[in-house]
Formats: sequence, structure tokens, C-alpha cells
Amino acid sequence: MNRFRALLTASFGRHYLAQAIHDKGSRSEKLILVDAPGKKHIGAVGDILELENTSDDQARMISIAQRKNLLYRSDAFKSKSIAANVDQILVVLATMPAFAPDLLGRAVIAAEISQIELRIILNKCDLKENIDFARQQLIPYRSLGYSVHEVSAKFNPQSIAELHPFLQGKVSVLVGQSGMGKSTLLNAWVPNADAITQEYSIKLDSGKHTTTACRYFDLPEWGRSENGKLGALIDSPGFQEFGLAHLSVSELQHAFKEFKHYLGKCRFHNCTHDSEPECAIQNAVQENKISRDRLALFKQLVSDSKTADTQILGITPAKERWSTSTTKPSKR
Ligand SMILES: Nc1nc2c(ncn2[C@@H]2O[C@H](COP(=O)(O)OP(=O)(O)O)[C@@H](O)[C@H]2O)c(=O)[nH]1
Ligand SMILES: [Mg+2]
Ligand SMILES: [Zn+2]
Repeated sequence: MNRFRALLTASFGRHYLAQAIHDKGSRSEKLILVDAPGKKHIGAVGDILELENTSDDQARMISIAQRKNLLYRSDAFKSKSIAANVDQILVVLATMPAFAPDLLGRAVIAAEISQIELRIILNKCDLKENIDFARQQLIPYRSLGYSVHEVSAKFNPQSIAELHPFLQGKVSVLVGQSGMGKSTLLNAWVPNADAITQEYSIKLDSGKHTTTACRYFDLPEWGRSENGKLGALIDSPGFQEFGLAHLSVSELQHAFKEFKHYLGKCRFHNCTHDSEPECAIQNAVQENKISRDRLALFKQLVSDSKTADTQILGITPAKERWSTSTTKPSKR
């Protein structure tokens, strides 16, 4: 039996494609259909697999190498893996249509929990009339230290090229609501992205157009870092919900960077920073040291987390959610 290592480069539900990894680290162009038996073998784009050939272009999944991290979406009953082993999250926002600040806030928390670098890309900056409003919404994030890159994927190639250094040698995952310009950005950075998408689609589902697939794209030569590693982009389906319901209250409050200084200083040690007296976090909001919106997001996430605990008992059907973790998703 011929066993070999491969990179999982496309996923559509439980259907996976992989490409063999050669000894020197380069990859075969041939797409292999992966048969993943059992629930133990839930893969994600970016996973390193051990495969065993069953035919010329098909293989069985033997194992998944230990992950650095994992981005997945989940509801109360199941979770769907999206991307593994990523170096950074690129949150794609647009001036028009206006982006959902709640999704950005959640993406930032997800990145903090998994210790993944995050960059905010504000696209469609050619639409000047909406730019000030968008910038205003990003002020809290800029002051927390997150990089914001203003670009126009469609009309300003220079603005896109300026991001090359930040993509070199890294595996970046694009996340965002649909309509923000994710595909336009991907095409600007990876000129043959459409052709590759087509190949993945044909192999995955015999030509049906799957917009819900996750796909891995190598960057062109400019994406190579000084030590020779070629960067990549992972495209994920657009989302409207970014659920973090699996996080505990303790995990949540540590993921809000600006809370750090105040934790442990509330009157009650189990303070939920909601309406308790002498709460250091609420006081900091009063003094404009913490943004009101960020505390509101924290409360919402705590509430989501409690609702999910109820949903696990099967009381209410849950909506689909997005989340990240450093481990495999549980049944939740
Ligand atoms: N004005 C403007 N429109 C853009 C820009 N980038 C993308 N678009 C348009 O926004 C729409 C959505 O873009 P698309 O890349 O499909 O978004 P996705 O759903 O996030 O993949 C399309 O009509 C694009 O032509 C930009 O920089 N400026
Ligand atoms: Mg798209
Ligand atoms: Zn408090």
C-alpha cells in the first residue's frame, strides 16, 4: 500500500481534495479525491493528511497531522471545519454596502482566542461618500492595535500590491460577509484563481457550481518569503453569523485585550460586568477607556454562550455559527 503526505486544498461538506506533498515540500498538481471514513477524519483546508492510494486519483484518509489551529463553524449539533494551520485572518470589509461591526468584533475575538494574527482590509475605498463612516467604526480597533488597510480591489491595483509584504510566506484566510469584495481581492492577488476554482469544482462535484466550498490558493512568486516559503490564501464562503458560543465567560473576558488591565479589580470576584456595583469594566466605559460597543459585544457573547448551553440540551434549534479553536471541534 502506498502511503503519502498531502495538503487538503479544497473542501465541500465532507468531500475533500488533496495534493501530494513531495520530499522537498513542493506539491503535486494532481487533485486527489479523498475518502474520509468515520467521524474521526473531519478535515479542513490547510490540513496535512496521511493518505493511502485506492486508485490513481483517489485515496483514503489515514490520519490528520496535529494542527496549529483550526477555524470552524458550528451550531449546537455539529460543526463544519473551514481552515486549519493558518497564520493570519484577513477580515474583508467594505465601505458599501456597510459592513456589520458585530461580525468584525467576533472575528477579532476568534483571532485572540486562537492567537492568530488579524488584519482588517477596508475595501471599496474608491467610494468616498461612505469612507468616513467606515473609518469611524474602525477607530476602536485601530486603537487596540489591529492593522487597517484601506484598499480598492477593483480600481486601485497599487493599494493591493502594498499588501504583498504582509502575505509573503504566510497562509492567510479571507473571511467576510458576501458582497465585500473577497473574490475581487483574491483575483487581484492570485490571477489564475478562477481557473483553479474551476478545476476544484469539476473534481469535487462534477461541475456543479459550489460557492460554499473552501479552497486553497498558492500565491504567485511575489508571495515567497526570504526563507523560501510560498504564502497562500484560503477562500471561505461568505458568512452572516460568527458564533463563538462555545467560549466560556473566562475565555471571553481574556480575549478582550482592553479588559486585561481591569480584570480582578471589580468588587465581586465573579462580576459579569453587567450591572454590578463597583465594576471596574463598567467604570472604564464611563471614563471612555473602554468602548461602549465592545462591552455590549462582550455581553452579547456571554449571552450567546449561555444560550448554546441550553441548545445543547436540545431545547431550541440553533442557527449556524462560526468559531475558531485550537483543537478539533467537539460534537457541539
Ligand atoms: N466600487 C468598488 N466595487 C468593488 C470593489 N471590489 C469589489 N467590488 C464590487 O463589489 C461586488 C462584490 O464583490 P465580490 O468580490 O464578488 O465580493 P464577495 O462576495 O465578497 O466575494 C462586485 O460587484 C464587485 O465588482 C472595489 O474596490 N470598489
Ligand atoms: Mg465571492
Ligand atoms: Zn465587573
